[in-house]
Amino acid sequence: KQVKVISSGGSQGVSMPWFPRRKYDLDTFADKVLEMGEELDADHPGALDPVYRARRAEITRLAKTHRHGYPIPKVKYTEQEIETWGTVFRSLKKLFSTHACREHQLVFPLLEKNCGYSENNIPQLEDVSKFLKDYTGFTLRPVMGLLTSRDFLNGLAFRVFHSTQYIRHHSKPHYTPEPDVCHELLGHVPLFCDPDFADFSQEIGLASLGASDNDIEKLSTIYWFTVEFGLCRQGNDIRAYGAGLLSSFGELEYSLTDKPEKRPFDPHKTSEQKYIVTEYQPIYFVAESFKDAQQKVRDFSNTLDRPFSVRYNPYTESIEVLDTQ
Ligand code: NLE
Ligand code: FE2
Repeated sequence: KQVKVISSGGSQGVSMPWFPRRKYDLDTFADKVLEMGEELDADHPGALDPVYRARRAEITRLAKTHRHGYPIPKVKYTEQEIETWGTVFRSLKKLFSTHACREHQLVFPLLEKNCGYSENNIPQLEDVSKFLKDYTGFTLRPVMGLLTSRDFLNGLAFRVFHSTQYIRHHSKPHYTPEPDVCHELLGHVPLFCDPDFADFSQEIGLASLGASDNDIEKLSTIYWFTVEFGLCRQGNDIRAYGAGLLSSFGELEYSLTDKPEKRPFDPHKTSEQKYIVTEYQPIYFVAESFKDAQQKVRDFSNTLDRPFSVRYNPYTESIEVLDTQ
């Protein structure tokens, strides 16, 4: 197949949906959040707590004004916030040795040593982002709350992971339906330290650039059942690598029991699976390895209807669009 670079940086020529071409284009997502950003959903445990709401607003303001190239502002967490983190940290740490995948276990002590991971301290996104950058080139960007699936996945194409900086409500430490700093730091970050996992995640991101709405739906379903709720085979065992599991004491334990159904990861089937976001998952998908999952997602992306393909240029931190017609 002949491959020709048809544009890099600009948007001249072929017509395609807008997508970020340069890392700093992600700045345009800073104030585009879905529900639970500034306004909390009525059934959120913190919705009726005015002190919690005010505190969230204070922290999310930092994300709103953050721009590419600047350090992520540090948050001085309150005693109550550190206590909530401590409860989550202690209970999860006990489960990691039997429930977390090998990659997570390998890097966790390094995060404790280098990034201030401990039960008495909530690590700062800036410190963690620097550490990640050295490891796999991934970086964190603070975000006010949920982005659209398109925007969120587009970020992964640049090895940028949008992270919340506020913490869950203290009344429900073991499960929350939305991301929070426990979820990002204990669930996602350790996995982004793994090169194969980093490549796998970027692969989903690249496939999402300029994709149709229908394909975005499929890719975000794949993201959901892998990066968020994935299980993987490890020798004779099954372990968790999905961040939504690794940050929830309740669901991590449940996921490896025989209550939920477990199916092999296959992007064609996985991408069609419906899911709920507010309760433990009834079905999980099991990957053979991150390399295998990446290859499968790459093959799957080639079947999506996009008249061009893309490549990330790490030197210029920009996307090159390739004509594959
Ligand atoms: N349920 C997860 C937790 O309690 O940490 C968060 C999931 C975010 C998608
Ligand atoms: Fe997440």
